[in-house]
Amino acid sequence: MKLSILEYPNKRLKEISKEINKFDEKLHKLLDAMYPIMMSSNGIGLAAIQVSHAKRVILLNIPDEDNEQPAENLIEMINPIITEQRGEITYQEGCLSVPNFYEDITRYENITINYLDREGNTKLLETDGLMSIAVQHEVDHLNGILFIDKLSYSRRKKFEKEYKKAQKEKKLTKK
Ligand code: Y12
Ligand code: CO
Repeated sequence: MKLSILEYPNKRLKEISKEINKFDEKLHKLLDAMYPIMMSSNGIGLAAIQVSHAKRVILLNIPDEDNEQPAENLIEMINPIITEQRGEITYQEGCLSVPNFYEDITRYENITINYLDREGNTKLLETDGLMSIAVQHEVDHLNGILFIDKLSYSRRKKFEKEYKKAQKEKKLTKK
């Protein structure tokens, strides 16, 4: 399966992803194809809609204390639901679908997530810090929300101007 990452302002990024109800080879092939594209793009999280599949599937591989991302730390979440949330944490976020832009975003510090693994087994995770931020960022993707949608009106306007300019320059250098 050949995948590529959609970039803002692609309208597909606004789609609401659909729940998974079959834990079959098709799902496994999607998961297996998402992992190398996330890792080769230096990502720590990826939602299926970012690779044009509107399914409630996310991958996470948070760097460890040595800043490494071994394959055994990969978490695949199917149909994730955040059931509890508290506290506040601000972190400078980035997204593979919004290249070269990073901004402080405030989210919940502690969350509990219910999800299914690739075989359809029920899982529960209580987490905080970077993992909590990443899960909230990726679950937002499943609902068609990008981190830039959380910017203030003036910051968003500034972003749109800068992003458009950068995209124009990118196009020119490709020619
Ligand atoms: C904290 C904040 C955000 C998330 C969501 C997942 N985000 C990512 O995985 C973003 C990765 C990313 C990687 C980039 O590539 C390099 O740094 C080489 C990147 O670079 C460019 O845009 C050129 C941007 C974003 C989880 C936790
Ligand atoms: Co993202």
